[in-house]
Amino acid sequence: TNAGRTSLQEREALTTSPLNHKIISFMKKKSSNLCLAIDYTTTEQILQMVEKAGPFVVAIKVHSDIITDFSESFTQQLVQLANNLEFIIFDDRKFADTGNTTKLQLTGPFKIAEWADVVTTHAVQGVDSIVPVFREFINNPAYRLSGVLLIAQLSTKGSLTNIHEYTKKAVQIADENRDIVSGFITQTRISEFSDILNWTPGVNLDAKNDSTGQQWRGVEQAIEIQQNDIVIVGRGVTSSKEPIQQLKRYRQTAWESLTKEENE
Ligand code: BMP
Repeated sequence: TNAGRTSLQEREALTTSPLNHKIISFMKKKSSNLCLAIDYTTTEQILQMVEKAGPFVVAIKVHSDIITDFSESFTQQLVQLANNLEFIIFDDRKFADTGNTTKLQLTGPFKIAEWADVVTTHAVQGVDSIVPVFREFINNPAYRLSGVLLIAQLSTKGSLTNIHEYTKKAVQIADENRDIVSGFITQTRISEFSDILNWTPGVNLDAKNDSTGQQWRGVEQAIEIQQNDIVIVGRGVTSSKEPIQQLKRYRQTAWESLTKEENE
């Protein structure tokens, strides 16, 4: 059950992150807590999917570094679609280096900070290599970047985030910097602060694993039992022959799970 879940209204009142305000307003307006992971490798395929999927999701997640014909025209079109269809642009870059290198990667050939609303970072490099760097970008209105998601737990089999106190330490970094860390990438709710949103990958309604370490579970497990907020779904939709039909199915299932208690 959803016992103890903080309602979206309460979250909205609690959060100091402008990004989370935007996300929560999209969630309520679109009745969706779904993020679509589009791991296609050409800009044409990606943009075609975004046009169709945009109205049903709160975020579109890409991996800028897998796109073979990445260009500034692509990001301009993506930003225009995000503004029109009201979704968050999420580049899943998973920064994990010194602060200086992260800075160079954010402004490098992909110019990530200019078009992404949110990016992921690992916690392994430590707080001083994460927080000051992202704060500088997020507080600068010249950049679109407005929040960061900290990887607290990975969905993969044998993930080292399960070792010792790793997740606990990651949570501490987030808890103390909630103006910029707007969420976690996690498998299960891990922070006592309910203004931090829990984004969870590893969701598939029809399969349990792939052949390269991914582990999937259903929406009920992810939302109702593990108390996450936003479902990240990839191949469950993008590898389907009827992706938009599947997208609507995930969206409805995930939203029902999230709002079950509020509606009872
Ligand atoms: P899929 O549902 O097709 O497995 O896609 C999941 C997406 O989420 C991928 O883009 C992957 O890079 C990302 N992801 C993940 O699967 N597990 C994690 O722990 C963190 C991720 O970012």
